Amino acid sequence: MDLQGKKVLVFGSGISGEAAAGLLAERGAQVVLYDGNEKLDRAAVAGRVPGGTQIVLGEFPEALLDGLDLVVMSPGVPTDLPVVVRMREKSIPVWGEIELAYACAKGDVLAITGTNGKTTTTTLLGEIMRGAADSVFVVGNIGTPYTGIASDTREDSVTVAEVSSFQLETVHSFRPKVSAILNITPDHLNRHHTMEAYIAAKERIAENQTEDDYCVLNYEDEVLREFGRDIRPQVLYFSSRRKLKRGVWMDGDRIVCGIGEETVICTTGELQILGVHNYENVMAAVAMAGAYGVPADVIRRVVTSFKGVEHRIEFVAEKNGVAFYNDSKGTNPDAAIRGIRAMNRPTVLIGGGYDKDSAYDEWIRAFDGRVKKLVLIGATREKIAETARKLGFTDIVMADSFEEAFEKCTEYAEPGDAVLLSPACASWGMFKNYEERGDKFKELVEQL
Ligand code: UMA
Repeated sequence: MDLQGKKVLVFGSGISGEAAAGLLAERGAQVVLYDGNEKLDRAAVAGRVPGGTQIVLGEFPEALLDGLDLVVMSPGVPTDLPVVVRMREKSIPVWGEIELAYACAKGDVLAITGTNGKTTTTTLLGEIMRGAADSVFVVGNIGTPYTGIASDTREDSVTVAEVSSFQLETVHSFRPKVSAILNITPDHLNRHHTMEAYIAAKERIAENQTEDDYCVLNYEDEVLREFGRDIRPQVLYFSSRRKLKRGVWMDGDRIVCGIGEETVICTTGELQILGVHNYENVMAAVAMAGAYGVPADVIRRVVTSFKGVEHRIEFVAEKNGVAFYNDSKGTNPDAAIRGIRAMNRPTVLIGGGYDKDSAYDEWIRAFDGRVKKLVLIGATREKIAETARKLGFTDIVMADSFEEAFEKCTEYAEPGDAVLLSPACASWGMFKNYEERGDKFKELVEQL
């Protein structure tokens, strides 16, 4: 669509909406930026978008629908709002912010979706591509709106995009050269209402792909295994459990790429990120890069030096034979279970923090012999200690500050052990956010 002179409504003035407004204005459109939150600081919003953008806040004025050529949706805005339904009834095209960016951008797109692991896989693939191409962008749900860089892309650019189910609901021509769906488990059901609708949104990542394109899928996910049987793009499966005819799989501790000639990329011991879920993320990135033609030696070099996403089971350093891991993003018991399950050494664990009324039983059960000492901090420390004792885990020490907790860890950890910060609680009360907590941990490790 030629946007010159078109009247376009951007729905939602978060980072996506503001970037979309910028791109539209640059392409000559007349932009109306609408946000349902009447309490937004109008002047601050105006300062972040091009001059000439009309800003409308609060209740949606029906008259705004008159004469619109296009609506661009922010991902967080539900597509079944009555006003959006009325837009469709009036035959006004409703595009997602991703669709707008795709329509304006150049080069190839490598896109990743899935319930878990998207950010890690996107970050890793972005790094692999930086080792193989000159012009690489990493965008999308990861936190950098695609519309913000669309005009910087060139014919030879590679854009690695993390796309959420929210973003996929409003694509029309979006066609990644290589797509991936990592896994699908229940999430965001308040928005999609049913599991079927959630799955359908994720599967739209492949709807415009052709026989020239690739779709990477997790063979061990039954929904995805089925999905791969009947789609247009070439399917490459990855599996953590079995050897496949083609794709990427684990053979013991070896990650094998079987796209073309069979090549061992690395062993899991050579990786710096831990846990089967991370091996799956690595396999997905390997399959996507392999499908795109990146040489195995480039893939190998990047995956073995990749330290993971900051604050997520992030390997910090090994000091005096002790490996230090920062999983400050383990802000709830569920996330912290992934952290502790990823440990393959006896572990001294820092837990506790702000009280979100969570139950800690499942987390303590997941220790499963891995935790040699639990060092507790924060408002939840007594509650966690009580739960642990009830479940028969008694190797517990209390600390009054984060620094003291860290010091205790270094006392208890012996060569061959790991120290893990994966608190199962938010950081509030002791830190501004989990990032600050993770940074403090890393600073203390560096000082050793
Ligand atoms: N708004 C309305 N009406 C509504 C709902 C929202 O006007 O009915 C307005 C809000 O008042 C607010 C604006 O819309 O001002 C927010 O828009 P947004 O929620 O789309 O947020 P953005 O800041 O544009 O961020 C979005 C993604 N947010 C969501 O999907 C909820 C970010 O993903 C993404 O990083 C960013 O675009 C760049 O692409 C965040 C996320 O939580 C991290 N994603 C979910 C997840 O990962 O689980 C899907």
